[in-house]
Amino acid sequence: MRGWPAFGPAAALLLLVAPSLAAATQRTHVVTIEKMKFGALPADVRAGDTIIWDNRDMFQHTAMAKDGSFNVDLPAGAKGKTVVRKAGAIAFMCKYHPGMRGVLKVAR
Ligand SMILES: [Cu+2]
Repeated sequence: MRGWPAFGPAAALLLLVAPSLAAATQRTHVVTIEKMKFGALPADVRAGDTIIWDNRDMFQHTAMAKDGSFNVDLPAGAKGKTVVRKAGAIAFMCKYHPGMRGVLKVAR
């Protein structure tokens, strides 16, 4: 087909660039909630990433950011999802169980 040779260099360039684009895309992290505690928090969260909150308890929980940047209801045994929109140390807690709290560190 005429015109195909012109795509050669462009395709080669795309192959070089694609891996770095993939590394910059949003990622998903899982935080498990069990026995009335938030589990280990991911250390490599960046703005734009998604957090899946996996409530394995028989109680309802929430993950509520103090600054209001996220607030998700988590019925017993359910998962919920939030997207972290900004960088910083985001303190959060469960609105039903004030002892359940954590600080999510989000890089740019
Ligand atoms: Cu709770």
